[in-house]
Amino acid sequence: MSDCVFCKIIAGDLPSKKVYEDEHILAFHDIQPAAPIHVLIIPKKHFASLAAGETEDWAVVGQMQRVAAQIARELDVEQSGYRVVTNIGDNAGQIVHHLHYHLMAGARLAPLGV
Ligand code: IU
Repeated sequence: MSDCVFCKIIAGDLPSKKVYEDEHILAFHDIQPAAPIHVLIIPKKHFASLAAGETEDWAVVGQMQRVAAQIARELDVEQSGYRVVTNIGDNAGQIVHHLHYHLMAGARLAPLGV
């Protein structure tokens, strides 16, 4: 999508600090980290969120979770722990409407659900 910032990063029209790339997936450091380690994992195909995924997208979504685990291992946070989360829509605070998983680590994160 021409007005999507993540599509511009995928196209190389905007810079990013890449940590992983394959045919379908890109991962890069968040520009405004909310934790000492904050990586975004995105599909190269544009769709807004998990709510907009189509049948053919679920295999890549599964691979994104494998990639998250791989990155956590490579960044040496597997033992200390990490969070993988995706925001869907306004109430979740989604700002960029191109599916992304946040991988956050490197500090004790605020508990969810309290
Ligand atoms: P959200 O789940 O849509 O709220 O998160 C979007 C994230 O994308 C947020 O953490 C931003 O800091 C991050 N981001 C970025 O890394 N690079 C950008 O150019 C833009 C947003 I715009």
